[in-house]
Amino acid sequence: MCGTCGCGDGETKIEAASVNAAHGGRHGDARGHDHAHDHDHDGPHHHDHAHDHAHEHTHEDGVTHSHPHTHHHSHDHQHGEGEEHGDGDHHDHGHGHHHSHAHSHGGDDHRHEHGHSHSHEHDHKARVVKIEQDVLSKNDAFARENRARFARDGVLALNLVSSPGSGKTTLLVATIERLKADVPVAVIEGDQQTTNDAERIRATGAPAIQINTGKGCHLDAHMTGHAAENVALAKGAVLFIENVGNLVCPAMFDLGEEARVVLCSVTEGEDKPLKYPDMFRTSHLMLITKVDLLPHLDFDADALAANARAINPRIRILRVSAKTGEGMDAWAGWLRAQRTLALTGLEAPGA
Ligand SMILES: Nc1nc2c(ncn2[C@@H]2O[C@H](COP(=O)(O)OP(=O)(O)OP(=O)(O)O)[C@@H](O)[C@H]2O)c(=O)[nH]1
Ligand SMILES: [Zn+2]
Ligand SMILES: [Zn+2]
Ligand SMILES: [Zn+2]
Ligand SMILES: [Zn+2]
Ligand SMILES: [Zn+2]
Repeated sequence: MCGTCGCGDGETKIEAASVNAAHGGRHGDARGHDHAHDHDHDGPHHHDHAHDHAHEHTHEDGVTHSHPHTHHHSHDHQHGEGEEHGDGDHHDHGHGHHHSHAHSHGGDDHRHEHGHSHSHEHDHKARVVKIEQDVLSKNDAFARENRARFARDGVLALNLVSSPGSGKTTLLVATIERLKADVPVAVIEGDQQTTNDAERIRATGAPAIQINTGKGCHLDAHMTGHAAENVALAKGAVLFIENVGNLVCPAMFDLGEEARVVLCSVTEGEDKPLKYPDMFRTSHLMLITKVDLLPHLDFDADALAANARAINPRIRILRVSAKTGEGMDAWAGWLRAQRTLALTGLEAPGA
C-alpha cells in the first residue's frame, strides 16, 4: 500500500505467477516475509466512531424497556502483542465500555449510567504514516537484494518512470530494435491491468514479463525481484523496468535499479519537474520525448530542461523521438556507456 495516495495493495500478478501466493526460500537471504504486508499494532491506538444500538434498562418502578439511540464516542484500545492485521484491513473488535446519556420518558428527563459491550468496524487510516515507513523499509531491503543480484550478473537495470502515455513502451520498442543485434535486452512491464505492453515488447523478439499491480500505482522491489526471476536475463543484459505511469508514488520505491530514467513528453507542460519534484530529483536522466511534435505545439523544451535542472542540477537531458529516430543515437550511446560501466563494476560517474 502506498500512503501517498492511499492506493491499496490489491492483488499483484506477474504473468504466470502471483506475488501474493505463499512461497518460501526464494529470497537470497532466506528472509521470511508476508505477502499481505502484515503489520502489527504494538501500541494503543485511538478510534472515533458513531453507532446505533438499542439496549434495555430497568426503571425504579420495575418497568423494563428497550429503546434505540445513536451516539458518537471515541475510545482507545490496544491490540494484543503480535496480533496482526493486513493492510487496509477492515475488521471488527468486541469491547466493553461505559457511557451515560440522557433521554426522556414522556417529558420526565432523567439520566442513566450503563455499561455495555458491542462490536464495531474500523479501518486504520491513522496508521498510514507508520505503515508507510514499514513498507518503505521492507522495500529497501528487497531493493538491496535486487541490486546485489543485478551486479553479480552484470545486468544494467534501469527504472523508466513517467506520467501515463509519455511514450515509454514506444521508446523501448524502438530502442530494442537498435540494440538487439549486439546487446541482450529484457523488459519488466508494470501496469495496473492488461498485458498489452509486454506483448508489444515480445513482438520485437526480446523477453518481457508483465506485472499487473491491480489497484497499486507503482512497482515495488519485491514484485520486481520476482519478475526478474521469471524473465530470461542473459549476462550483460540491459533490463528495462517500465514502471506504472505515475509521476508521484514510483518516486518513493527503489527497485534496485542502477539508474532512473524519467520521460517527459512535449505535450505535458514545462512545469512538470516543479510540480513533481521527487521524481525529477531522484532521476539520473530525463528524456524529452515526442520532439517530432514540437512544430505543432507552443512548448518550450529549454524551459522544461531549466526546470528539471533547477530541481536536480546533475540530471542529464536528451531530446528524442521514437517516431522519427531523432536523438535515438545519443540515447543508445548513453545506454551503451552505462552498460560498460555496469559490466566493469564501476560506479557510473554523474549518471
Ligand atoms: N508523435 C509521437 N508520438 C509518440 C511517440 N512515442 C509515443 N507516441 C505515442 O504516444 C502514445 C503513448 O505511447 P506509449 O508508448 O504507449 O506510452 P507509455 O508511456 O508506454 O504509456 P503507459 O504505459 O500507458 O503509461 C501512443 O499513441 C504513441 O504512439 C513519439 O516519439 N512521437
Ligand atoms: Zn500510490
Ligand atoms: Zn484495530
Ligand atoms: Zn455505546
Ligand atoms: Zn507503456
Ligand atoms: Zn517474495
